Amino acid sequence: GHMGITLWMTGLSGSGKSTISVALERALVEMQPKSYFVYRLDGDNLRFGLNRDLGFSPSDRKENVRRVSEVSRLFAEAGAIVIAGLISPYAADREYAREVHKNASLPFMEVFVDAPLAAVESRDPKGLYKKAREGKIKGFTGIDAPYEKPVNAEVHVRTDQLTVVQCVNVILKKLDEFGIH
Ligand code: GGZ
Repeated sequence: GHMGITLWMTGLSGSGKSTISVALERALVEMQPKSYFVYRLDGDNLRFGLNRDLGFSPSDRKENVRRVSEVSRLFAEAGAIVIAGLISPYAADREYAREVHKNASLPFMEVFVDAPLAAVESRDPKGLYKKAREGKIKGFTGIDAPYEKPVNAEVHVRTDQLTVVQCVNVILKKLDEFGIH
């Protein structure tokens, strides 16, 4: 069968990782003439199961990314297009995810889901930024915990400037170069 690939979506809370991932998944599943086996991994959701023992310290985030890297690799080995959406704020952790795939000879695409802090903070769908500003959540990414912007991402989408459909199309165009079309 064909080889899978992992798309690693990184960005701030509220940047649009989940929204774009869901839309991208639908586009790939509904693709004509052939549908793809897509598997979506959402950092926030995995924290209820696989990663329920992890918090948001730098070492827990590192372990979070490590586990999701390995799960992504397994699904990609099984032929899936994996769409993994995690804040993954540390460049070294994202590099680890890339290495895991490289060592397994699997393609890997880092997607920077980028919106300025001011934009995500004004959206604040869950009120988490407000709580972080009030000191009710400590170590919140972008407020009092770092987000190291990707410098070598294969794809960079500005979600405050593009629509969801436009972002998905940018990613689909890049996937086309990997033979997925
Ligand atoms: C960042 C936090 C935090 C802190 C809770 N910092 O937008 P959300 O709410 O629904 O998704 C965010 C999610 C981040 O989980 P990840 O597994 O993607 O993070 S990481 O890759 O850094 O391990 C956010 C919520 O958890 N959340 N506390 N302190 N986001």
